[in-house]
Amino acid sequence: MAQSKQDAQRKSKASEGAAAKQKQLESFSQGPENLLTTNQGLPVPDNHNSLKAGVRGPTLLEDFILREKITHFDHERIPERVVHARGAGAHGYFELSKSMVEYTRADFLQEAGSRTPVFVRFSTVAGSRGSADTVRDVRGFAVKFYTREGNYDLVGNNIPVFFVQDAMKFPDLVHALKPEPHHEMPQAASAHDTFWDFVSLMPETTHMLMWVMSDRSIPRSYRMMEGFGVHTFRLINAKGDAHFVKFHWKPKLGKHSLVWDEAQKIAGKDPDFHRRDLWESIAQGNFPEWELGVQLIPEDRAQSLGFDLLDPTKLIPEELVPVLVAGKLVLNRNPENFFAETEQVAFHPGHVVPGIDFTDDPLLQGRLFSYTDTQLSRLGGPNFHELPINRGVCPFHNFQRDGMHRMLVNKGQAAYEPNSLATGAEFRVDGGQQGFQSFGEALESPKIRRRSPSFDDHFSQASFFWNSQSPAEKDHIISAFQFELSKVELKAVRQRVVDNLAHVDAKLARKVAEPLGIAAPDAKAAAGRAGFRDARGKLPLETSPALSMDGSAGGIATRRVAVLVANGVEVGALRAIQQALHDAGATSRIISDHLGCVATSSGQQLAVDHTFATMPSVMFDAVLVPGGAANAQGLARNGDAVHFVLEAYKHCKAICVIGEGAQLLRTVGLGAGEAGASAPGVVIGKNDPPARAQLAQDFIGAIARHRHWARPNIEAVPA
Ligand code: HDE
Repeated sequence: MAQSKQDAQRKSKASEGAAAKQKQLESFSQGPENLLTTNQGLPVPDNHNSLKAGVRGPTLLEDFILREKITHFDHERIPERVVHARGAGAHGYFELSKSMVEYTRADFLQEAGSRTPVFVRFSTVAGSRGSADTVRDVRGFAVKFYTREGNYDLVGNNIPVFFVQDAMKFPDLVHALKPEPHHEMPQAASAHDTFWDFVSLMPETTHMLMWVMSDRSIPRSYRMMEGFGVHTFRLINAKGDAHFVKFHWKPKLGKHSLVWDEAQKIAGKDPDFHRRDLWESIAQGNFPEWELGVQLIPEDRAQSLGFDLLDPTKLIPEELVPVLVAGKLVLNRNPENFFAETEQVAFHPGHVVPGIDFTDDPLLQGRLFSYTDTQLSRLGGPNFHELPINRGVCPFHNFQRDGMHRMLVNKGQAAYEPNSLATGAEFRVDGGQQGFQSFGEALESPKIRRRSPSFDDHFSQASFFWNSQSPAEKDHIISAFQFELSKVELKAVRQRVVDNLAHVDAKLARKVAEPLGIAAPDAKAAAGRAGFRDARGKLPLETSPALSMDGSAGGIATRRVAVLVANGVEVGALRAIQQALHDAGATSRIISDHLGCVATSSGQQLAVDHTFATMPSVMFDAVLVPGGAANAQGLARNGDAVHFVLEAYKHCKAICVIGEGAQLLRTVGLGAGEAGASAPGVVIGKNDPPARAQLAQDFIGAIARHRHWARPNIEAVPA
């Protein structure tokens, strides 16, 4: 067969695979209809009036139509997830680019080019369902692969390590993090006494705290964050050989974050910022993409890593064990119904397929119990696997029966195994090589309720992370600790945290402590406290560039540029730059003090997309101020426009001013001769046609850098 024909066949087979879930979901879908019935199918004659004894009389209990409607309404809510309650989901596919046959027998990882349907849910951890998206928090990154051998769930986070080492401490951690029990405050925030009290007494949290205080916990977008499986898992090939594996998701658009002031403002201006971004990108055909990467460690190399692979507070530096790219994840379809899909999807790290197995990581082991258990109360019984979003795309059959909301109508007399009645032939499942085979790990230890001494290294990787950050990232970490601890009322708690930090880095601890009204960090005091361990391991590396986000590439695709206009705007250069931005995949929006149009300098009309009031600078990645003398004067007279530019400057975003637009910079104190004019990421250009192409390129280059941290005078900027 000709190669191209083979390729075409493979592609169509691949997309058939990816469409399997969509086809299944469609069979459960219902579109709008111009017909109203009760749930029993009875046509409803009047949906505005209840049945009464006379038009002004009391409502009759007999009104079963009213009762059915109200009863259903009364029970529309289900318990929110105890953690990760706030989330957003999307459908897509996983396409394998490199066969993993050498390492695993998992069917969906065998044939390069094969596609598997997926549903992905991103989430915050601490907040309730209605909380804001941009709070400082870990993000969940949960992927359900609907494979031909059953569902495989990779239920990870955007941070590669975790707070605690043993499942026994998870409820305590979450109780400490959640709003305090006496007054249920604060919502979706770790900046309060109970969280810091707990973590200060649990030094094993230190590595994770470094990540959570870094910009990783305020991502610019779900599309621009990494994902990690966190625990070490096992891949097992057809011969039964095992490799330890760490899973990674690498975003195509690079890894980027907000700044803290911006994140807080967005939480008020648009609490749906991340879910809106995900939804709109998919709706516009800008499909988010990640590479799936694996770090593979032969079982016999595990001992030589210098730390325990079973300890979920540790990562394997990519420079030590490279990340092998296995395929890509593409999200290309928004859910039809948030509740049916995103709210009812039930992930579970215990949903594995043959060829993927667990390790004895004591945090993972606890998770293997928790997820099904939590669904029982959240989804109301043991049949949640029958909900459309949770169904596998392969057949399933067993002798589990009945229970709340059972949908299957199991036929036949035999609901047990072995049997000879179901099909007439004896049916027995009794060992053998078929089906999922657990890895035959040798276990010979006595039962013991204790932490392994190999988990005692609580600080070396926290220091490693710190050392791997750029100067700007280090500043952000210091500020985040200062912010959080300034909100902690108990001085002793603040003190314990900085004492612990002294074991990460002396300067970090000193800097954090400076504005907190406490004594200088005391490493010795920390070492004297219960629970303190410091069996400091040594990595053969000083730093890992992969742990820094500074300078992460990704281009400007899907970036949003605000164009500030008033009457008299000069649109020649503006149009050229808008076109260049569009060609590079970015979008631009015209912002003014009113909707409708503004008059251009040549007397034409320019349509306005948004007002300053509804779309402030924190909604954008960059700002463009076009030319036109009247435009510049008009903007300079408008406090919102002035604030827009100042805030974008303070948040280190790219700013481009054209011609007279530069006057606005002067008005806000960033003009020629002042620091802002030559600040990194501030692009100043002329109106004339020959300069336009270069101006556009300079601006695009500035946006692609994402943020320009080295700006002078940031602290003095009033925004
Ligand atoms: Fe979870 N976790 N978790 N977790 N987790 C839940 O399951 C739990 C942990 C993660 O979008 C719950 O269905 C325990 C680590 C994500 O639906 C619950 C422990 C990691 C999601 C639960 C952990 C995660 C959850 C709440 C410690 C990163 C959201 C609702 C032993 C690898 C999935 C639910 C979604 C959700 C328990 C620790 C990730 C209560 C007991 C480590 C992404 O079962």
